[in-house]
Amino acid sequence: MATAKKDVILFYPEGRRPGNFPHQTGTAYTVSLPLSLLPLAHVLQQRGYNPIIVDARIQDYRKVDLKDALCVGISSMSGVQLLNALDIAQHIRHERGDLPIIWGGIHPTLLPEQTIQHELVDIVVQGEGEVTLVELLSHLEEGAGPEGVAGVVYKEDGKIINNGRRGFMDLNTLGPLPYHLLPMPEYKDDDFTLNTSRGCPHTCAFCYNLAFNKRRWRFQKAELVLEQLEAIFHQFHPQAFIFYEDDFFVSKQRVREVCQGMISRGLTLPWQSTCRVDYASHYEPAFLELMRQSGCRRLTLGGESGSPELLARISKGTSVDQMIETARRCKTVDIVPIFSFMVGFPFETEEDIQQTFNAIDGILGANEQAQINGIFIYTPYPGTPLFHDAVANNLRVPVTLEEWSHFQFANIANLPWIPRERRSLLNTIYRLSRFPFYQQNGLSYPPLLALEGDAPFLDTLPRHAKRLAYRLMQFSARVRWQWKFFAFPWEWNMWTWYAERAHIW
Ligand code: B12
Ligand code: SF4
Repeated sequence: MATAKKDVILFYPEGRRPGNFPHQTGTAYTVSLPLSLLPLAHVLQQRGYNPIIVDARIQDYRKVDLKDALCVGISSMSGVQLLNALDIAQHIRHERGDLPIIWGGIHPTLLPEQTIQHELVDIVVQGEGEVTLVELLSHLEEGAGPEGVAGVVYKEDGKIINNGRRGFMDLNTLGPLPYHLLPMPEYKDDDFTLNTSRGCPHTCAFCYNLAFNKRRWRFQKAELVLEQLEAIFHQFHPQAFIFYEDDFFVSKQRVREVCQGMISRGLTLPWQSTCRVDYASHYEPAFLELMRQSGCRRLTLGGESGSPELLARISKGTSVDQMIETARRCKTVDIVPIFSFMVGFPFETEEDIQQTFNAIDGILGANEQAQINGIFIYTPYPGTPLFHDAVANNLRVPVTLEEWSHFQFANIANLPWIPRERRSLLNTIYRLSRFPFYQQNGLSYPPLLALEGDAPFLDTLPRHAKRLAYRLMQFSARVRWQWKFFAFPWEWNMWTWYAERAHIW
């Protein structure tokens, strides 16, 4: 237990490139809550520390008072968030060179030994941070080092010491989360995001889960979920709930209890979460009806590919029939299924891509309300089984945090195995698919309209000109998709040129 309240400052870095930050541009940019840091702050408070969360997407990290800090923590995914994480670490080092800088989150966990080598990283916390962080802090308070603390990686006399991963915590010990530590009115999103389970038992070879969560699904009991929903409902009056987690539906019984509880407690706001098609395609009408009654309006589903061979290669454990059946069943209860696909896998053939197109047409044929969130270009993330295939196929592997910070999501340049003639095709279908090409009112991606204040040149256009440009691109997307004609993609090349400069994906 801490004797005096010491500040522990936790930073959530911006995920966009410098120059596009809302507090610099005055953009009406909505960000979701920093869910990675809230549970850490919760346990720190319980142990008598004074956690301070700095969400650098909406707050200026340079203005934070470091005077009474015991240490700082920085969270990061792979990619551009690391660039901003490094900026924060540089600032801390400059202002208070004596403060230990602790890194945690997805990227440091997947590559702990590479991460610790950076001079701006003193300690890496691997995996779930709650228990490890409090134990580490009690060591630091006593003036001791991180020796013996399970879950950490650190440097000693130029050597890297990895204390190994720690077991997972009981999520039922968490909550209510300390939302008061955040500038809640600044989160302009009316949808309230929360996390009620962690991990996933499945084995998809492109996903961080195997390495990070080791197939272990942990969850909060329905009663605790409902208590949180109720508190959020009355305190923040949200318009909707989004369950941001790997696999919300692992326990159907838990979902049933949550849905029943939402109905009986009058918490029936619209809600959405991610689901798998092998689950949803087997849900009986009564269960789907219960979900709908409790507020479920959308399910996001990883279709990934329309090729059975490829689905097997990536260990997805699902089929195209299940995708179509899911679309069909969702239609009966008016839940919108939103599918995502990928192209660009190391072993993908033209035939596989064609099968993905067919699967999408099959889904949209079964349910005209179904949405395609995108046909994304596969991104090889570190620590995933498929990463080895990518390396074997000449992926240029970043070896420093700086290099990882330039590793972009859905970027054709990451995929050296794609033959030159196919690059344009994949890029075009990726860009095109992000414009809702069958629906008039796409749920996910009106980029020309939404990114006001973010994109050079387009900002200066009046809104009706942007709307017209958007409609033209949408028209092109529809026509090209209908004829599966992706040659001479001059308009999509122009859009790609622009989107890359405006950092739109
Ligand atoms: C919500 C979410 C988002 C939100 C943003 C995050 C937010 N507002 O909090 C949005 C929608 C913006 C988003 C965007 C993206 N995301 Co995202 N996202 C998620 C998701 C679904 C949940 C994250 C979360 O809150 N988890 C719950 C918390 C409790 O877990 P946690 O973050 O791991 O935190 C724990 C530990 O990591 C650790 N920890 C974390 N930080 C720190 C810091 C310190 C100091 C310490 C000690 C410990 C510690 O302790 C925490 C508590 O135990 C995850 C999948 C998942 N389930 O994690 C993907 C995930 C993180 N996203 C991913 C990706 C790829 C992206 C995108 C690139 C594209 C995309 N597919 O959406 C963009 C990138 C945006 C950017 N450049 O910043 C990947 C990351 C892969 C990687 N190698 O980094 C994930 C893992 C999805 C996946 N299955 O591949 N994402
Ligand atoms: S992609 Fe989804 S289902 Fe597959 S392992 Fe990751 S979280 Fe689980």
